[in-house]
This record gives sequence, structure tokens and C-alpha cells, in this order.
Amino acid sequence: MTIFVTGGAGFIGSNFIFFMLNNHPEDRIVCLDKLTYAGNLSTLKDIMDSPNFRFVKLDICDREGVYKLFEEEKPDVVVNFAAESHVDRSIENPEVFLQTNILGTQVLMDACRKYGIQRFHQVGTDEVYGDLPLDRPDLFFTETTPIHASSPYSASKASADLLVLAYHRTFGLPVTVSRCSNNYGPYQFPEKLIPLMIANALNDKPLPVYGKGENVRDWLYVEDHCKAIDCILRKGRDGEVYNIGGHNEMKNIDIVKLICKTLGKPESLITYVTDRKGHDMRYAIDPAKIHRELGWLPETKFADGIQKTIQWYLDHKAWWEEIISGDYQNYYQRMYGDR
Ligand code: NAD
Ligand code: TDX
Repeated sequence: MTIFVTGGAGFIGSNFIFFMLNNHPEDRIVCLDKLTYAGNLSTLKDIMDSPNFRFVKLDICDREGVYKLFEEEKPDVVVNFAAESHVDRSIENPEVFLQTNILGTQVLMDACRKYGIQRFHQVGTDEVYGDLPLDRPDLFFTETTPIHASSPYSASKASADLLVLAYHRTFGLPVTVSRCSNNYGPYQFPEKLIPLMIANALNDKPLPVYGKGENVRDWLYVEDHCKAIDCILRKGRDGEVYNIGGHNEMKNIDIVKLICKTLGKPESLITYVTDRKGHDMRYAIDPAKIHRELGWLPETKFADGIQKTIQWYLDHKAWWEEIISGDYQNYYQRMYGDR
């Protein structure tokens, strides 16, 4: 099979490519990535010369470029990771989120319709369901929970999901959608909670916790997410949505304290800053459907995954230091300067 992986120079996409090359060496992977601030080609350096891998710098909104690549490569499967993915940035500047996350997805699906495809898989997020109250630990997101997006990011991802499902119903496009909880692991851009806190702690810089740090996220080790997507590609039913998560809810503040403890840094680095606008309180996935229908279960316990992740950032300082020394600094100043 030839598999198009969009956004493969980012966090989850790159982990997915590594997983697929290791586990399905018979497949050919073509990675399409615009290389925005979040795309880092150095992440893919070890596989650049692999015979069954090709990298193409391409914006998924570039219809002509996308059609040309479909004609040339004739993909069997498309897995769409390409997106603007950071909630805080969507609050600063929503427009690019609508362009990439909605219109880019449409271009890819139009190409699939025009050239034919066995499966278009949309990588979605649990944020489309909005949030759950802290005092109702019995509530979870299922695939039938109503869409109730809070941020421009989640609204754009919800729009994309709806469009993907509409292309299935209207045009018969063979699609699947997955909605995953928060991922953590190697190669996550140091603007997201876990890598940001690790990098700042190692540099003895303040650890900016939004509000009271009581918001709850449901954390999944990135490799478990990759395995779930692979499962859906091979066994999932067309037109279906699958929630992915591992029942691993944690308060932000507890994660930050755990990072301090593991790195031997004082909790006095923790700085409570102004809350995120519209900040979702709690996410919690019910993954019963993917377990029941496809047999998927997460394998990495948080206690192990977080230690592996912290060790990865310790062992790959050059990877994240290069990011922090670049354009990222201006962004950091804009986001945290006035807090
Ligand atoms: P990321 O920001 O690390 O990577 C996004 C990648 O997409 C980057 O390589 C970037 O260069 C590329 N990209 C952006 N715009 C593009 C465009 N117009 N054309 C081509 N490439 C473009 O994101 P991530 O955390 O790896 O997330 C990947 C996907 O998974 C996203 O769709 C996101 O919504 C979804 N998701 C993420 C999480 C999470 O916890 N990180 C959880 C659930 C779902
Ligand atoms: O500096 C920070 N301080 C802080 O308290 C940052 C960056 C975050 N936070 C809080 C906000 C959230 O409650 O930590 C929590 C996690 O924040 P993010 O890492 O920005 O993730 P989140 O907003 O939960 O969204 C993530 O999970 C779902 C991904 O970025 C999305 O792409 C995915 O869809």
C-alpha cells in the first residue's frame, strides 16, 4: 500500500511514520508537510533515505500541488494529521486554523474523490465534545456525545470531522474519523504542556500554570495512539467515528509537580498565570467502542510513559533547544510576556 501521511513532520505524524515503517515495512509512506513552525524536518532525518519513504513539502490547501501528487503517487490510503494544533494560538489568530484544518481537509478529500482511495482517515480530537464538569467523574465522552467545541481550534476540528462524515454520506467516500485525548511522548513541540514544562524546568525558568492548574486532561502515550490509528485503517468500518483514550485523567498541576520531582527541580518554579480564555475543565474519553469492535487497548501506563518521555527530552536536548532558540522565542514573549 502507498499511504499518504499529512503533517508527518509534526509530533504525532512523525511518531506514526516511525511506527508504520517499523511494523509494516511492506508499505510505502509519502509524507506531505508544509513545515509550518510546528513541522521539524530534523525529526525525520534518520528515515529520509529509506527506500519506502518520501518527503514532500506541500501545503494541503494547495489544490494543484495535492492533485499533482495524487496523480504521481496514486495513494491507497490517506491519514490526515496536518493541522494547526495549539489552542492558545487559535485564540490569538483563528484564521489559519480554519484554512488548514477545514479547507485543507476538503482539498484532500476532493483529491480522494477524483483519483479514488481505499480509505481517508481523519485524525480528530476529543476537544470537539467541549468539556465535562469536575464534579461528575461518572461522565465520559462517547462517539454520540454532542459536538460542543469551545475554542477556534476545536471548532475547526469539529467542522473538519463533520465535513469528512458528509463526504461519506453524500459521495460515498470511504472515511473513518478518530477522536483522541491528549498525547504525550517524544518529538512534541515545546509549546504544549508537558514538553514546555520539561524544557523550562531544565532551564530553571518559571513553569506557567494556567488558572489554578485544576483542569483535567486524559493522557495517552503517543505510540498507543499510532497503534489505534493503524487498527482503524486495517479493521475500522467506513463512515465510523472511534474515540481513543486510556482512562488516564490527571490535573495539570499534578503533572507539573511530577515533572519537578523527576527532574529534581523545586516547585517554587511553578507560577500561576492568567487562565486561558474559554479553558475547558475536563476531558475524559470512553474508549469502549474501539476496544469492543477492534480489540485496541492502550499498552503504556502513564507512570512509565512519563518517565520515558522525560528521559527522551533529557537525551535529545539539541532537538528542542534548536526550536526554542528560533522564532519560538517571539511567540513565547507574545504569549507569556503580559501574564
Ligand atoms: P503538530 O502541531 O505537532 O504537527 C502538525 C504538523 O502539520 C506539522 O508538521 C505542520 O508543519 C503540519 N501542517 C500544518 N499546517 C499544514 C498545512 N497547511 N499543510 C501541510 N502540513 C501542515 O500537531 P500534533 O500534535 O502532531 O497533532 C497532529 C494531529 O492530531 C492534529 O490534527 C491534531 O488536531 C490531532 N490531535 C492532537 C492531539 C495532541 O494531543 N497533540 C490529540 C488529539 C488529536
Ligand atoms: O503553559 C501552559 N500552561 C498550562 O497550564 C500550557 C501550554 C498549557 N497549560 C494547560 C492548558 C490545558 O489545560 O495544560 C493543559 C494542556 O494544554 P495543551 O498542552 O496546550 O493541550 P490542550 O489544550 O489540552 O490540547 C491538546 O490536546 C488535544 C493538543 O494541543 C490538541 O492538539 C489536542 O487536540
